[in-house]
Amino acid sequence: MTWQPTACVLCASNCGIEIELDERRLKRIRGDKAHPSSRGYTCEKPLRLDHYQNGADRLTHPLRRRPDGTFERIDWDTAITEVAGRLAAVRDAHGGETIFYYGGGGQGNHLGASYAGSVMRALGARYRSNALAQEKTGQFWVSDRMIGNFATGDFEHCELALFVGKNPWQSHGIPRARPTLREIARDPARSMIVIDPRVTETAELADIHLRLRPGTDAWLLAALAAVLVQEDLIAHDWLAARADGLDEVVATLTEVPVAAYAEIADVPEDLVRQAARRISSASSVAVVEDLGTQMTLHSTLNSYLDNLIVLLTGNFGRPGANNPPILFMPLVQTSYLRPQKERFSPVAGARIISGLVPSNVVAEEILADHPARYRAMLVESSNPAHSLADSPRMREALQALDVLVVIDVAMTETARLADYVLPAPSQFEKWEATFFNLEAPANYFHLRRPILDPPPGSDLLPEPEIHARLCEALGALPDLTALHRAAAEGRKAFAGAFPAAMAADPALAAVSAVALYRTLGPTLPAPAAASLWAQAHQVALRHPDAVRRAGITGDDLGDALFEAILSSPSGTHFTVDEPDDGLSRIGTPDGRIHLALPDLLAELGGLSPAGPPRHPDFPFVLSAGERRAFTANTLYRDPAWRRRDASGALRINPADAVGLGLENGSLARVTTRRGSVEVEVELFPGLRPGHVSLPNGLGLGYPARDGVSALTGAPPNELTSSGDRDRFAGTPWHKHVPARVEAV
Ligand SMILES: Nc1nc2c(c(=O)[nH]1)N[C@H]1C(S)=C(S)[C@@H](COP(=O)(O)OP(=O)(O)OC[C@H]3O[C@@H](n4cnc5c(=O)[nH]c(N)nc54)[C@H](O)[C@@H]3O)O[C@H]1N2
Ligand SMILES: Nc1nc2c(c(=O)[nH]1)N[C@H]1C(S)=C(S)[C@@H](COP(=O)(O)OP(=O)(O)OC[C@H]3O[C@@H](n4cnc5c(=O)[nH]c(N)nc54)[C@H](O)[C@@H]3O)O[C@H]1N2
Ligand code: SF4
Ligand SMILES: [Mo]
Repeated sequence: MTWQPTACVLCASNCGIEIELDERRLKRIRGDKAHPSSRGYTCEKPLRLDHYQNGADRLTHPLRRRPDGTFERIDWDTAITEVAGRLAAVRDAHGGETIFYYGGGGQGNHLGASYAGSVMRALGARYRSNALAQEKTGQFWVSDRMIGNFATGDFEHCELALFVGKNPWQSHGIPRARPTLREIARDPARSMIVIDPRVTETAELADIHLRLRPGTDAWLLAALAAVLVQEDLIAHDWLAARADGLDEVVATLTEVPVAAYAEIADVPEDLVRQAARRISSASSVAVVEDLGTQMTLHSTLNSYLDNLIVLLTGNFGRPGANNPPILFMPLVQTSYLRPQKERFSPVAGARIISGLVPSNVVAEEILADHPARYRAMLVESSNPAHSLADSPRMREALQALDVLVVIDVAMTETARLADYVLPAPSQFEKWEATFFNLEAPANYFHLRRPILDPPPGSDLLPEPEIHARLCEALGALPDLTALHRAAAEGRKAFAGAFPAAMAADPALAAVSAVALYRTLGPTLPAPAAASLWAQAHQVALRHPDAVRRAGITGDDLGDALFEAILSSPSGTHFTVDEPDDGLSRIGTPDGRIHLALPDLLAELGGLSPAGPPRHPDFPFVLSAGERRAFTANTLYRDPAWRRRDASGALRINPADAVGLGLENGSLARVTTRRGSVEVEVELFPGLRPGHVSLPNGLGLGYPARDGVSALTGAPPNELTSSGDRDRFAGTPWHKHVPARVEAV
């Protein structure tokens, strides 16, 4: 048993890996062939996971801020009592809704956050957010209104793959990205279309690369959709059977001037027409859009247009196309699961989508002179002082809070501003899982086991235990004797007792996850898996046939599913769809697809005939946050993990560089309306003139050998403004920051 199965925690693909330990070092790492989705595949990044596990700024003890800004160690009883007391005081003085929760899991760890809802309800907190609210919420919003659900592409089986502002060669996000891309590229019967201003590794494999001018996605996607309508390339019969609103959509798209919009995007009109025809003729098309289009101008409209391209060609709810996955945990809130109510944030009045306040209004919600402003914040597994737009303002906001509590494994930019820092074991020292189960037709779940103990001499608590103790300190856990008794009798007895107990006592139902953890948890090999037990029953109840097709059988299907998860150290499939099952998961109230969204059709009709605005003082478009071979959000804080591109260079077209007197390795100053950074330069012929690009996740403080904290690379959000955001979903324009570049 020297190789121990777990998963990579660096991106949402969560590939299965096996690790060989040398004492506390992660000595050797390889792909886990038994993992249901990655099947032995990994990219090169997890080979360096020891830099995460044994980082020099890992937290070892609970910390409390002193008045002079330094931290002192405290014990857990003190930490829990004081944190609960401070949060309760804010609730009592200003109302629980002024307590804000941010985060809840990064790329690899969502299990702990399944218990955070109990703390929120115990406090009467109502508002929360996480990183999805700066990338995916626009897409969730339009998808929910169109199909009552959201959908992901089946790239393994598609004839045609369409990538919009997405570079899966580096960023992954589709299973086994590189072999999948290579297979599509090699097969003469299959094709790939890439919409990206940059010649990415993915674009190099594409049959058609629509190399648009940055920020012109709305015009280009409108032109593509318009060709489908104007050349009558749409799936009329398929649409007639299940979609409404076609006439309105056709009316608007008929008016789109294809040639003029192609020119705005600076893409040959012929190529646009060729792409639309290829999409229409393919037997199946899988589409994924990502940050390139979701973090640029008109991002919600872009998502709407992508959905229209999928739906107008009937590429929804069948193999090789886009399908609504069965989620193990509802990471995305959809009408299919529960009707979605319109909600807005209390201060900025920003639309709350999938339960999330837009990340870009968080600072405003805190700093406003408003009775409902957020006054306390619980941050779990996220680094908003670094990852949200406008870091200077974000720091100001975090410091303006009555109390800031951070749960993390490392001393982050956010933790440094906290009143209390609560340290958790690393993802290899505890039971963990993610809820990124976004696959169809076969979906899997992976509950990972701890492979080593927390560091000797450290005093850490896993997140479920932190949340349970906070609930207890808040006096929010009613008497659990009956549930303890049922749990002692076994899971069958517990399954009888638990729903009845919840129905009988709303106060108990409010903290149901923590109640499960405290009662069922101790009877399980993995106490942290208690919340999965309830969810396994839900999934089995809703999708019994899909669960059985995954090979899970038994009279008590929910318990059999839970058992399969507990006993599969490399993960297990939990659902398998039949070809048409995706269509049965349309979640609109009338069960039909809604093509026409009036507000977005109006936005489409109002697109400027001049294209995106230009800024004379800021002649460059900066994309602040490119995914590269050596970026992994802020999960690797130790700069030594980077074998190349050590300081995270600013990429610039060689002709632009010559004009500015810059060459490879020289130092440039990048200035935006918000701020200025100095950064090394890399000449990159694949960038368009006028487009420059900085990596994400750089500019982290890390204890250097002499003990001084050193910064490597440019923190991108010193340059971004929170006001630069989409008017529907509040998603930021990080890919489109007007900038000036000068030699230093
Ligand atoms: N290596 C690595 N992989 C990661 C991560 C990481 O940090 N490092 N992070 C993970 C996370 S959290 C996420 S959300 C994903 C994101 O994954 P991606 O969205 O694929 O990553 P990005 O490189 O940010 O952006 C994709 C592309 O958008 C292009 N782009 C820039 N401007 C425009 C534009 O105006 N229009 C269009 N159409 N494209 C444009 C860029 O050239 C870039 O190639 O990656 C995940 N995977
Ligand atoms: N300008 C610009 N800004 C961006 C982006 C961009 O492209 N450009 N990308 C955005 C995107 S798409 C994303 S997803 C966000 C990501 O930004 P964040 O949401 O802030 O998340 P991460 O950088 O992934 O950091 C996750 C945190 O979890 C901690 N952690 C790791 N393991 C554990 C654990 O087991 N328990 C706990 N409690 N903590 C743990 C890590 O130390 C780290 O502090 O950044 C966003 N910000
Ligand atoms: S694709 Fe993502 S999850 Fe898989 S090995 Fe690479 S970084 Fe890790
Ligand atoms: Mo992300």
